[in-house]
Amino acid sequence: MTEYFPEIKKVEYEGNKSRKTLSFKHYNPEEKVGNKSMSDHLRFSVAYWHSFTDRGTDPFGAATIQRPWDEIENPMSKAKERARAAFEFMEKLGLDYFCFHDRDIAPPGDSLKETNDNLDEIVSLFQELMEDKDVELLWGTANLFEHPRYAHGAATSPNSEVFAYAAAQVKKAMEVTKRLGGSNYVFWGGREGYQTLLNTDLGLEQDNLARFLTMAADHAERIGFEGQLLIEPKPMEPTKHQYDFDVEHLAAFLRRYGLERQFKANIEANHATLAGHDFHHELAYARENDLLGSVDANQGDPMLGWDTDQFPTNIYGTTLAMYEILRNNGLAPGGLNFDAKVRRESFKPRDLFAAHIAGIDSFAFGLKVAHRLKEDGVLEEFKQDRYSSFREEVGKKICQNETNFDELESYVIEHIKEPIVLNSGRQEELEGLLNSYITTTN
Ligand code: XUL
Ligand code: CO
Repeated sequence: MTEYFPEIKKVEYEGNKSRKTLSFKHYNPEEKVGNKSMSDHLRFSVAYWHSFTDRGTDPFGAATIQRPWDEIENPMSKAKERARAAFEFMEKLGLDYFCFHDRDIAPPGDSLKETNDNLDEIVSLFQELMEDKDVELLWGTANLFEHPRYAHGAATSPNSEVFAYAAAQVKKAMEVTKRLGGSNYVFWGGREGYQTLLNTDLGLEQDNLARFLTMAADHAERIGFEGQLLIEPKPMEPTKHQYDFDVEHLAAFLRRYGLERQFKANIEANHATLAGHDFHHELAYARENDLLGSVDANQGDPMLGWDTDQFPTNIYGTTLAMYEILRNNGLAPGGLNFDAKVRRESFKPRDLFAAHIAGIDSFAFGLKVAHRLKEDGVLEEFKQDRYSSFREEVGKKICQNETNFDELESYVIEHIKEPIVLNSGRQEELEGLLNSYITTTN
């Protein structure tokens, strides 16, 4: 059998004293953190599109990445070789999951029927490879943004035939996700948004998006798909204003259309920062609203205002992310999907391995720090104390919804002596404390 990455051996855990770049310093899959193994906590997934179909193009330049399968001319043969290489990659890294768009894995044909036949043939190969390499599907999705028919959007296109086509495409993508035992199905907004309100019926487009998602949820039920349905917020790019702007917009949208029980969020770090939030904010907001479903693990560059999809190497960020994930009792059936790509200058296969290793280790390290922080309870203890006035007297009545403005006015007149004594927020002390956890974890 062909070996696609012969220069790379199986990547092993060597501990944090090792200087061997292609080894794990922190990720030791079977090691227990609390009552779960690291691999059960982290549920790492590779993104098929970035790691196996992307070739390093950007608006200014051609492909810089040439993988062994790129030389094959016949599109179906190429898709099969790419799949075999992808599963060798996952096995060598010990990745448990992968994610894909329908069009990443199989080439389109001349009709929807032919396209679906191609997809089915490749999915059969995936079934064999998944079994052979012991890899599972974290989520599947449909690419509703690349083909020119989706120029004005898919579910929010002004053209009803495009809406219908998108529905047919999602129907099939959900069915193959089910066939592959996927744990989740993702809807990222693609081109669901607008470039200018001068030509856009905002109300109809939002209603149509909700109609589309309602039909998708109905279909999932009809075919017996038991995975989570996830919507991935993003504020802009490719459109000026995407409808699923951030988790807060998503929560409002779901409640407005009565979809809050059917959908959760797939939160991407770089989308959070594009929305002017940090990743920590989006995770915390989702957790508080019972919407934290899964994560697209990556990072942006603070100097660049677009979705650079870099591998997550900022351990401060991964620590805070893991803290929220632990507070959520984990992510399962979601996981941590590396929706990240190597820079176009990093075009060697070794770079693809090194990038994943750096991301995996950053999250494994973040998990260890976050676990200690949570076990010691230092932040939660501080918060308990900070809000303690809401557990007694007037605060208790406020929280139990047992008071009103009249009563609060009387309370102020009778009991409150000015100036009201406030406590310090102690932000810098807590930041120092967090740093001390990071610097003492190994
Ligand atoms: C786009 C993005 C997508 C989705 C899947 O910014 O993140 O890759 O994750 O369609
Ligand atoms: Co994503």
